Amino acid sequence: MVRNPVRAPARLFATAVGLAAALALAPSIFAMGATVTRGEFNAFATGVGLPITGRAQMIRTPDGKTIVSIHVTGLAPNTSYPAHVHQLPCGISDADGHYRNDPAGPAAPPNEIWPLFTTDADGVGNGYAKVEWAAGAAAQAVVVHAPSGLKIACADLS
Ligand SMILES: [Cu+2]
Repeated sequence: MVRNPVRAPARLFATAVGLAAALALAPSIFAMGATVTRGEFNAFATGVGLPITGRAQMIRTPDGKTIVSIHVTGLAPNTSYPAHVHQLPCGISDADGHYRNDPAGPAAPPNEIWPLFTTDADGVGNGYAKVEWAAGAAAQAVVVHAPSGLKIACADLS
C-alpha cells in the first residue's frame, strides 16, 4: 500500500531531463543544412544594473534567409524593448551600430534585423525576426536596448 516516496520524483526528474535534452536538440534538427550561430547575453557595463541573462540565435537558411531569435531574462516586467543585430562584437565599441543588408539603405527593417519583444510579468522576453536576405559575417552581435535607447545587454554570435 505504501508507495516508495523516492521513486516517483526520480521518474519525474528523469522525464524532465529527457524533455530538456529533446528541446536542446530541436534547434539543431530544425537547422539542418543551415548555418547557426549562438551566444549568451551579458549586461553591458553601461547598462542599468539589471541581472540580464539569456541567449540569442541566428540561422542563415540554405535558401538565403536569416532568422534571429532571442530569449532574455532579468528585465523589467511588461516592458517593450528594442533589440537589433549589430555590426561589431559586444566588446568593440559596444557592438557599434546596426547591421544593414544594404549599407546605404534605410535604418529599419527589412534592411535591418530587429527581434523586438515585450517582457512578461516576470521580466522575461522572447524576440524573433526574419529577413529575406542572408546576413554577412559582420552580423555578429545582438544588442538589447532599454526603452530609452541605452544599450543594456549584448550577445556575441559565434
Ligand atoms: Cu541596437
